[in-house]
Amino acid sequence: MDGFGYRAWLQPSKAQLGFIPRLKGAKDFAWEECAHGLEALFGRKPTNRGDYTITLETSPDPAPEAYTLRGGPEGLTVTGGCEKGLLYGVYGLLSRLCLGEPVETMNVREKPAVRHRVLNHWDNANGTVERGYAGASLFFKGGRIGYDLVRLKDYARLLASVGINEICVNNVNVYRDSAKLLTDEMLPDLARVAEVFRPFGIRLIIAVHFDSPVILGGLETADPADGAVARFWEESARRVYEYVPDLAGFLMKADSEFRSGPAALGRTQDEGANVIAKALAPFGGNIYWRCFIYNCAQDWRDTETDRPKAAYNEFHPLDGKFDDNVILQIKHGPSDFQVREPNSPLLGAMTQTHQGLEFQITQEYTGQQKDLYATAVQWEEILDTPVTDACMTRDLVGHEVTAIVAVSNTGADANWTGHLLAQANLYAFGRMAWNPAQTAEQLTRDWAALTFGRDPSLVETLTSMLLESRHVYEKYNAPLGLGWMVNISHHYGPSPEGYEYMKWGTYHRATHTHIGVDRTTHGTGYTAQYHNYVRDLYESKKTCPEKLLLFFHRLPYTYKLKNGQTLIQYIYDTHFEGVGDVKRFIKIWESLNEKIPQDAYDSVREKFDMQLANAREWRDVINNYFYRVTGVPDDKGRKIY
Ligand code: GCV
Repeated sequence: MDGFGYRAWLQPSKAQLGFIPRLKGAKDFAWEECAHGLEALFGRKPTNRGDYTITLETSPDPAPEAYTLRGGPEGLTVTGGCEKGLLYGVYGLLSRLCLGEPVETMNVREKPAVRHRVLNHWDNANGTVERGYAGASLFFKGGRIGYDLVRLKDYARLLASVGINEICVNNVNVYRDSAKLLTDEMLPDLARVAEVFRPFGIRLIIAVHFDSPVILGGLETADPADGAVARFWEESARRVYEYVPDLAGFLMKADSEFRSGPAALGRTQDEGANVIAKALAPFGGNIYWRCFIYNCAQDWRDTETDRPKAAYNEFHPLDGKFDDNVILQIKHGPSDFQVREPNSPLLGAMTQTHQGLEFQITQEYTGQQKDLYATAVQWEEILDTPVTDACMTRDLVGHEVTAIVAVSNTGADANWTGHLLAQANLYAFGRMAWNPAQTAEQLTRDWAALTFGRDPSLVETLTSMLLESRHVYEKYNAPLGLGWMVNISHHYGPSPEGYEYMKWGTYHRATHTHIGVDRTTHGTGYTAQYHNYVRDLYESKKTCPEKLLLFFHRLPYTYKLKNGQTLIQYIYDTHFEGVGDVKRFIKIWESLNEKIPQDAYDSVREKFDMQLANAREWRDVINNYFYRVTGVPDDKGRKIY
């Protein structure tokens, strides 16, 4: 494939290997990947005449995906807890070599923090990708499974190299065509996709339609309490596992955004999930059941209903009622992947239920792969958020949180992610899901070095720009956790009242004096869904993190922030600053011109032009809106249209 971006972080290394490799071990897939990697990354085909021996072996380990790398003067041994662990060990070794770690002193043990490290593709059977900003689907074409085999294999390698071990191939919004993934019509093709991913240790998931028993089974109802419905799911599971014996399971979006589900039939979410869980259990499959449930037909005049409360209200009372192979998939925030929102109060609130923490790599609300936005910075903040006085969100990982999931940002674009630098987000997701203790800074640094080479000033410059990018984007977006001031439907660019009079439960309720929703116990009561410690933190304006002030509180524009600035002036200042920061990013990128391959340089330079136009639009629309609403002038006298 052409173009620098195609190889992503598996670029040929600019560093020399420093030895001639000899490879020992069973000639299995890990061996092939090691040989392939040594040649592709360093131009060194292993040979029997080599002067440094890399031994590949497996040795049973309680954590089968774990691996060790033990180097010495004569050779290095990669030991995997099983074949999959060995493969991870090979990728671990190759990336360390690219990062310049001396092989003789390598002494590493790695094991993943969670069992399920999952990508969700929102790909439709017609080949489009919902919220996709990197071209067409990698899996579907014209209503059927359709792919480029070479590309798919390269994609599998990219994902496996950062530890991703499950992928859902189709959109959670399942339409009639992709519902057929449960049938003989599509399963033979799905089986072939599974064959591509299997050697890389990646199992497939399919998103299923709640009404499948009706749509595909010809039944009159999808009621989970109906015996015929249970039989339908059993038969479907049996059929699917005949074709794909190692399927990781099903994914379900039910009772959400006009999709059918158990609630619509007077049943509870556990009844809906368990009937499918029971069908999958004999085959070792899981059902990922999404918690993204809220009233999407709200009257904007209704101030009692508060969308962020919905998921907790629906699921928290059901803790302990889900079968063991149900994983509740919880979006990290209670709204919907906004640039700033608190963590979902469901996270850590259900001690008897497996939970999956859902992130979004695709930049739906965060710049759509036109604007630079390092998602890892946001994830780090999310993981560092307290659940109680003694527990952070990251402490849940590996306990209640048994899956880390993200909506993919990939597609058929030559560089996979549209914006070349958005590759950093896919890379960081895999590595962070493997080990949530790794910092955004380290991951970004590694990604920059693996992608562009180890020139220290290049790596430093790129890393600091990426780490700053989330905050820059936030500056010109909706202020202080307000969210939603975005153009409706496509979600790019500003529209301060775009969602204000809609049915989606997304209101800021600005008047000429105040803005925001009071979500404290004196208001909608949302804060009461948190553990007392966290509730108290958010309840008071004094202790609420300032970045979330307008998520939790209704405030006058004259409200003074900790630095003495008024709320309105903060809005003006940050929006002017955001545009200035993007201009600075452009200068920084231009300073790297000589060090970046031309096609890569040009493609990112183009994206920056789009980002600058977007930042200006946000600045002028948002500042103008607030000026018109409040009549308060900017105290620095800058131009507000
Ligand atoms: C797949 C948001 C997005 C939808 C998405 C939904 C979800 O509402 O805008 O495109 O649908 O989240 O996560 O299910």
